[in-house]
Amino acid sequence: MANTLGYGGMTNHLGDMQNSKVILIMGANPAVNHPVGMQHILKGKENGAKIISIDPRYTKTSAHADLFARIRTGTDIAFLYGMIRYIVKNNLHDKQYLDERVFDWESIVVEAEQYTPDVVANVCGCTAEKFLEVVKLFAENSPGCLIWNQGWTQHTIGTSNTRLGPIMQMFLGNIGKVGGGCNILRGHDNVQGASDMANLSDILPGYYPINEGSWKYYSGQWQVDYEWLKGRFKTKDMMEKKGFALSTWPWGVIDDENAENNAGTPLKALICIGNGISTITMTHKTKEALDKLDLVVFIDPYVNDAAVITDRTDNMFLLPAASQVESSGSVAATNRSYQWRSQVVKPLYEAKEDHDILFEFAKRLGFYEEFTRSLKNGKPSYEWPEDATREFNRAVKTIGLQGVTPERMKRQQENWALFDPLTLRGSGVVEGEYYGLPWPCWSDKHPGTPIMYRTDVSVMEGGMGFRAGWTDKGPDGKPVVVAEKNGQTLLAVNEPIGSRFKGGHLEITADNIESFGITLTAEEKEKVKGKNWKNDNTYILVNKALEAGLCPYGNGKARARAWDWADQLPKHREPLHSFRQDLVAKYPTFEDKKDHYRTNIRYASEQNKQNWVADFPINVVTGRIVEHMGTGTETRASKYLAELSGEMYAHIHPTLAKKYGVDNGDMIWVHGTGEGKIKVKAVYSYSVAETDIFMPQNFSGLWSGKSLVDKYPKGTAPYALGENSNQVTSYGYDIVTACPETKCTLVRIEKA
Ligand SMILES: Nc1nc2c(c(=O)[nH]1)N[C@H]1C(S)=C(S)[C@@H](COP(=O)(O)OP(=O)(O)OC[C@H]3O[C@@H](n4cnc5c(=O)[nH]c(N)nc54)[C@H](O)[C@@H]3O)O[C@H]1N2
Ligand SMILES: Nc1nc2c(c(=O)[nH]1)N[C@H]1C(S)=C(S)[C@@H](COP(=O)(O)OP(=O)(O)OC[C@H]3O[C@@H](n4cnc5c(=O)[nH]c(N)nc54)[C@H](O)[C@@H]3O)O[C@H]1N2
Ligand SMILES: [Mo]
Repeated sequence: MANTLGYGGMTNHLGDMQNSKVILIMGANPAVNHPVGMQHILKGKENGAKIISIDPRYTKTSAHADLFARIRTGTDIAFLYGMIRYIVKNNLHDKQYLDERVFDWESIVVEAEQYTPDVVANVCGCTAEKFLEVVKLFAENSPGCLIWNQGWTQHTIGTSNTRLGPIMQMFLGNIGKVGGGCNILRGHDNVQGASDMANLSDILPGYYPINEGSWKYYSGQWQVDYEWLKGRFKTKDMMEKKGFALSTWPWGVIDDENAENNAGTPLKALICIGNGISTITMTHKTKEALDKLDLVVFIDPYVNDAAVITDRTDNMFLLPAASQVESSGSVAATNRSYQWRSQVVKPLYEAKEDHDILFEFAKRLGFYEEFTRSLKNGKPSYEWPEDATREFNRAVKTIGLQGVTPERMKRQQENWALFDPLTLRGSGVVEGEYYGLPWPCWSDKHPGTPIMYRTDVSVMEGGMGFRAGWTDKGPDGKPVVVAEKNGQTLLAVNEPIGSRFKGGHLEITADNIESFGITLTAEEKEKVKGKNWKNDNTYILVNKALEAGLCPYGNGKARARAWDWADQLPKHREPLHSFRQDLVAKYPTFEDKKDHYRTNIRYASEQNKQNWVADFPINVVTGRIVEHMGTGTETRASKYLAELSGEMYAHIHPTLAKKYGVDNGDMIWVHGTGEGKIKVKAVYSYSVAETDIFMPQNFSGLWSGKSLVDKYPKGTAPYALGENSNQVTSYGYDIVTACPETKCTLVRIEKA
């Protein structure tokens, strides 16, 4: 999913959860979705940590918890503000930490004031007593770690959830601490690497913004002329404009009004590589878009679900991609660590590795030479995948990938046993390195950063403050980096231990470096003239900063107030299709947003279109099951997994089922607020609230009661087919990232 937050990933790492005294799991179900990560949580529990699960469902994770609180989907902000209010009122907050490291935390206290335990109970639908039990257990034990995942992101206010969670943790001084942190358990193998490398439409690799300066920096890195690069785009404006998101592209095909956001034309062709796309909300709209495009290409080891959903009969191609065991290279794990992967077998039959397919495209489109120039980096040919890794070692300075070299990763791969899982520290030949060289890994001498934002270790041991360099509108309207806002400093008070300079600082530049007591020779000065640490290819600025014990990106305060965001302070806003219509006036959604990832997105107009809950009275939670992955394209093609879980279903509380005369095992029709409807089996369950149904997101291949099995090329249909839950998930997208609001959907049901 498109993500403009950048710099994502866990602050700590999986083994570190064994050091926690309390683990709060909100909007994640690791027992099902991260069974290996769950081992560390259970070890933590054996060490005495209390486990809290807050979820609309009683999940397999909840079953392992000491405390479970059920809340209504989309209400975590009210819960978190309630926690902050309680923490401050009872003097459980770490005031010194807040003063030293957090900008404008006082405004959060003011905002939190309205969220009394009774208000939390009303908005979230849990009791005030249960809420108080949770906050006491969490705030009175230290260190505490916070885990979240898709239960927090798939909302119109998803980014506000992901801001307020860390803010709450800072009130307890839990960030930058062993056993603390925000541990966001990510989705796919290498999804962290995919965002680090910018498989996204709003950033360049390493989260460099898509502005002229960064494009010029990258044209240098890629060793191509900036003007040539610009010539690949229709205009300079388009070059610097966010593209469509995974979630918004269908509207760029089917809604003519979006052409003006896209240089005057609707989208005409789609290349889909390594993604399901039937997993986007409102699959019937995806189908409409697929039917309408001029050209559709899938690059996939399996028959992509979407190829079967569309009715098109021509100009659709499936290029067989090799699987991960047929390829090699670096992959990044959920905790920002990189690992080397070796090829197990050469690609079978006609399959090719993904990069080879992309290279073939580049050849036919006439830019292969430019595409591969920096891989060669002056040599006659390149070595794959090592030279690709070396390219990002050189280019991606922002998050510190300089030290993540193929040589170090390969040596770590050969010496796994020499690392301690609790600290990630290596010994013997890998002494002085942390496992996976988690970024930032500032140089080939730096060990990596297993726990971010620690000031109790030196920068050369993985210490750092928060990133400095927030921007504000300058006199000409363009963003400029500022060191203060509203009369308050944005710089931290203390440096990590071992620093030669005392007090916070902005990012290191050629202009300011000497003010930190660092001296450069005349020759060095000449080399870095006009540069800052993230575009200095000589690395002089980074290396000198490290020598002096300073973090190259500066040492600033975390922002509790984001003055350039839609909501400066996170705010509870009801979902577009709210189960609590009575709360919509008090907590309304955003105004409609034009040109959001090139699409005009409805917020208020959708929320106010009708009293949704009157016609669609059931709240839907979607999520995953342990036997299947993503679309289930791969796992439903496994006989064994299909045997374990072969059928799509809806979990329904017996009390709700009774209202509709539905028996356990009956088929029901589920109608979405869009045009979609699906026929699924009702399965009685106490895991869901009496107001909700739960449906897995892992099925496809049936379409509103009809089988699509005949549309698969012969011999390729998966063993297990099922209705796709996204045919009935509602319209709605996060205000910043455009992540679909699939966790807050309303439906109506009837017995089939
Ligand atoms: N077996 C298996 N493992 C997987 C995957 C898979 O498909 N199958 N997918 C992988 C991927 S891509 C990802 S991103 C991760 C996702 O991992 P998770 O985020 O753990 O997955 P989900 O099951 O989607 O949702 C987690 C929980 O959030 C709850 N929830 C829903 N809405 C809300 C809410 O508003 N507030 C709160 N507090 N909770 C809410 C749901 O009931 C669910 O229990 O899993 C990865 N692991
Ligand atoms: N209702 C609802 N919808 C959801 C969610 C939810 O919780 N609820 N969760 C959302 C989330 S977090 C995610 S990540 C998505 C699921 O994410 P998707 O990406 O849509 O699902 P996957 O099945 O993981 O899709 C991967 C595709 O890549 C192919 N593939 C596998 N390996 C390779 C490879 O090496 N190369 C290439 N080229 N292809 C490969 C697979 O065959 C498959 O077709 O679903 C989203 N949709
Ligand atoms: Mo995901």
